Amino acid sequence: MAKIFSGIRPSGKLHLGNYLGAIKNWLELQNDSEQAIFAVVDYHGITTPYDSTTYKQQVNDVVLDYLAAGIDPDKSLLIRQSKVPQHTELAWIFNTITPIGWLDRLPNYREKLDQVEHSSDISAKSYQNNLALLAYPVLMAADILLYKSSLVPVGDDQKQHIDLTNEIGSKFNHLFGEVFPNVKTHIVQGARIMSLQDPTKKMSKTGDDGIALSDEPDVIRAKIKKAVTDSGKEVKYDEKEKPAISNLLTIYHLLSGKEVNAIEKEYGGKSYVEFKNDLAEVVVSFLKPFQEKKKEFENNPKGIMKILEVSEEKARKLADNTLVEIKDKMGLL
Ligand code: AQP
Repeated sequence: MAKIFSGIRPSGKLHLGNYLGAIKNWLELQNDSEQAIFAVVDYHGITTPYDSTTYKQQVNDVVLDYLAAGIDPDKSLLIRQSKVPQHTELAWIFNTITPIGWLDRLPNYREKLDQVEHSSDISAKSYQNNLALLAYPVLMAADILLYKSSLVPVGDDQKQHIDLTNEIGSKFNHLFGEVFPNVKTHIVQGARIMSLQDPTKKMSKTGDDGIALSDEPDVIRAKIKKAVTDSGKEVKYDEKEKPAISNLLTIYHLLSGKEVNAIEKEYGGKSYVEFKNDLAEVVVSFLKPFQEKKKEFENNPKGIMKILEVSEEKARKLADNTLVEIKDKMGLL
């Protein structure tokens, strides 16, 4: 059985991509792991423009999303990254063995840099060329290796960051002695849900009008109605020729459990409009129980705080064990 770690930036409302690419897999894995830790990675969230006056609320909202989606505090630790300071301590240690050339080639870094540079938000200017934007994957390596995690369920956009985690871990092992395991990604279908406005880009919390897990039914219906479609009339899965419809079919399939070819058959001879109307209802009914559960959790802030504090205390202990081992090997004890 593996030790699992994963996290999401509280940079906006969680969307269907975050659920299908990440959280859905966490739910399966938490039942069958030696250790499962799921974090709201709030130190990662401050590497791009954010609003400090609402940030705490945003972090809490992601915690509620995790719980409403089914993260079970009896099986998993649910933590806020900044409450376990060993994450940043290990990141500093990793900074000392990570060449800049490993970081500035990463496509996610280039993308984020571009987003910040072209953002209409004036505060974005102060994020240009910030060290943390470049060093983000080093902190991510620390998040994972701090708990000696060996399996990371993420969407496929994160694969290169996991490769880098392994490069950093092996370099440490080589320089100072064996501490870190090899990390594997757990990537499944749905690992890349695309934007409803532009199927060449992934659905995102920022700069994209994706379907939030907390969207009201009418908002969901309106977003799906507005979603771009491809030329032609046929509801058919073809990533190359019909990227928009293929993305909608993937969402339909993953949320309803129906196979893609069965859905194609069902909509044979029917219009995109009919398909989209039904998809909207599939999404609305899939999210209904999640949204009801979230309301229950919202009414229990004390209980939520207790869950976080118990988890974070346990995480700090696990993290300390690893740091003692690392510091001993590095001559820092
Ligand atoms: N569109 C997506 N399809 C499948 N999986 C996705 N993930 C994100 N978008 C999709 C997965 O969700 C997890 C959390 O990602 P993150 O918030 O830490 O960073 P991100 O990938 O940058 O997510 P966003 O939504 O695009 O946020 P912003 O806009 O803030 O950058 C990861 O496992 C990711 O793979």
